[in-house]
Amino acid sequence: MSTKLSSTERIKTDSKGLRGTLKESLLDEHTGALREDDQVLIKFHGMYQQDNRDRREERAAKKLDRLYSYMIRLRLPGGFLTPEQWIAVHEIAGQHTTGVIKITTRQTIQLHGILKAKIKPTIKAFNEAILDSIAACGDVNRNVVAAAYPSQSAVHRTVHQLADKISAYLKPKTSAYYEIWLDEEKIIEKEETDELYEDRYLPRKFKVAIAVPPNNDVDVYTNDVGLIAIVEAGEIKGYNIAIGGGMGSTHGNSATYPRLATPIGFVDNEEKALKAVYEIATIQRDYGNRSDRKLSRLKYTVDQYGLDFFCDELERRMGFALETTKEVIFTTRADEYGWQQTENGTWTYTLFTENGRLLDEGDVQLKTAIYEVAQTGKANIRFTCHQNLSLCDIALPDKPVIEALLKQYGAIAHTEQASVVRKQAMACVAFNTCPLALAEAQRYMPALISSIEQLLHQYALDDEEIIMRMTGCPNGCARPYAAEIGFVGTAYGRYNVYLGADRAGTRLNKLYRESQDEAAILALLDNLFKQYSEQRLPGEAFGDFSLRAAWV
Ligand code: SRM
Ligand code: SF4
Repeated sequence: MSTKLSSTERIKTDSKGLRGTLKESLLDEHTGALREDDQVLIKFHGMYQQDNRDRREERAAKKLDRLYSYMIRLRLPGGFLTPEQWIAVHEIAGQHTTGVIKITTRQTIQLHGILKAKIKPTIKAFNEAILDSIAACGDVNRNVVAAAYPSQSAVHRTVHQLADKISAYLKPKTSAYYEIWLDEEKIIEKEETDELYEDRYLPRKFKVAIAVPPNNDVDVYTNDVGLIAIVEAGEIKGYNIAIGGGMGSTHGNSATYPRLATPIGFVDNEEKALKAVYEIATIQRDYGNRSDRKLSRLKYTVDQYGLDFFCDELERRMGFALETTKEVIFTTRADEYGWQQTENGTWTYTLFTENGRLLDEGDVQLKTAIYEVAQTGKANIRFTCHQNLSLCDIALPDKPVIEALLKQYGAIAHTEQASVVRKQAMACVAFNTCPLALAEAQRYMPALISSIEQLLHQYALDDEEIIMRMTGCPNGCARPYAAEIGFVGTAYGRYNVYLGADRAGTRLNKLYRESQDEAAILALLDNLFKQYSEQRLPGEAFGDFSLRAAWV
C-alpha cells in the first residue's frame, strides 16, 4: 500500500485551521471560481464549487469560462427548523439561488446556484436565523441524522437531542467560518487546539445516524457509525453501536464496495454512546488510509484491521467495555405520509416531496404551501432521510388552518395522489450541478417511475411498497445499494440494475444487469414483475423474492 499522502492531506494541514486563501479567492473578481486548494477547503465550510453542466459545451464553444456557482448545505442535526427559520430559508432561497430548496437524503437542505459574490450575504442571512453550514461537507463528521417518526414521542425527543450533542461534540474547533464568512475578529490559530481533528482532520467524510426500531427511516447501517436505540417500556435503555457502513464505490475498481455497518456491541447510556462515537472517529483519524481517497472511509479501515482489533482499540480508548449487542428488529424504512397523531397529542403532516425538490410547479405549490404554514407560526419543520418534509408539533385547534393551507396549494392532493412506489423512491441530484454525475437521476426518475407504474398496474402490483432508488454515479448518494431495485448510472442514459435488498435496510442488493438503457430496463422489469406477481408467497417483498428466485 502506498504511504504517500494524497494531495488533500497537504491542503488540510497547510490550511491554518481551514482558512487557506479563501479570503483572497473571494476577492478575486476575474473569475467565478476559487483557487484550487480553496475549492477543497470550502467544503469544510459546507459549500461546493460547481458549474452548470447543461451549459458547458455552449460556453466552451464561445471560449467562455465555465458558469461557476456554489451549492451550500446546512448543518441541521436531526433535520429540524422552527417556522421562523423556515421563513428565513425561503427568503434566502429566493434571493441568490436557483430558488429550489433541495431536501437531501441526510435530513438537511441545499441551495444551489449561488454566485461567488453572494456567498457571504447568504451565510450572513443564515447566521441571523441561527443556522450554519459548518462541517456539512469535508473530511469531518457530517450532518447527524436521527429517526424522524413520530417526532414527538419522548424517545424521539431524546434521540434528536443526542443528534445535537454529537454534532456539537464533533464540530471542528476552528473559528475560520466566523472570520471568513461573518467578518468576525481573527483568532490566533495557535490558540485553537482541536484534539479530535488536530491539523489533519479525518481521512474522509464521517457519518453518524441514530435509529429507533422498528423504523429504520435513517438507513442506519449505511453510516460509518449507527446508533440504534434500545427501547423498553417507552424508555431508552442504551444503544447498539454499528460501524463501517458506506455506499460509495467506483466503477471498475474492485477494491471499492458498498458495505453495511457491523453491530459491535451495546452501551447502556448516552454518555457512553457519545464517547464511543468520538473514539471511533479518533481511531479512523489515526488508522484511516490517507493515501488513496477511494479507500479511506471507515469501512475500509475496519476491514483492513479487522473487527477484533478495532473493538479492542475502541475499548482501550473509551476506558470501558462494550456489552453484548441487543436484539433489534427493523420492519420498515418508510415515511408515514399524511396526518399522524403523536404521543403527546400534537399532530404531524408528512408531505411527499419528490426527490426532495421543494418548488412551485403548476397547481402543486409546495414551496408556497410551507411558507404560508410557517407564517402562521403553528408548525415546526422536520426533514426525513427520504427527502421529505414533516410539519410537526401542531396543536389540534391549529390543524384545520394548516390543512386548509396545504389543500389550497395542492400539497395534500399531491401527497395523496402519488403512487405507493413513487412515494418509496429516491433519486440523487446528479445533473445539472453534480460534477460526478455520469447519468441523470432526479430529473429522470419521475418519468421512469411513470412507466414503471404502468407495468406494476398490469400485474396488479400497484400497492406493493417496492423500494427503488437511482443515482447518477456509483457514489450512492440516494443509497441505491440498499434498495430493492437500485439504478446506478454508468453513462448518459444507462444504468446498472441491482436487485435483492430487503425492505428494512438490513441487506444490500446485488448487481443484476449492467449498463441498461430505458427500453432494456422496462423490458427486464416487465419480466420480473410478471414472475413476482405469479410466484410470490403471501406478503413476500420484491427484494426477498429476488433472492428466492435466484435472480441475483
Ligand atoms: Fe453525496 C459526493 C450530493 C448523500 C456518497 N454528494 C456528493 C457531491 C457533493 C458531489 C461532489 O463531491 O462534488 C454531490 C453534490 C450534488 C449536488 O449538486 O448537489 C452529492 N449526497 C448528495 C445529496 C445532496 C444527494 C441528494 O440528492 O440528497 C446528499 C446530501 C447529504 C447531506 O445532506 O449531507 C448526499 N452522499 C450521500 C449519501 C447518503 C447518506 O449519506 O446517507 C452517500 C452514501 C453514503 C456514504 O457516504 O457512503 C453519499 N457523495 C457520496 C460520495 C461517495 C463517498 C464514498 O465513500 O465513496 C461522494 C463522492 C466523494 O465523496 O468523493 C459524494
Ligand atoms: Fe452526484 Fe453521484 Fe452523488 Fe448522484 S450519486 S449526487 S451523481 S455524486
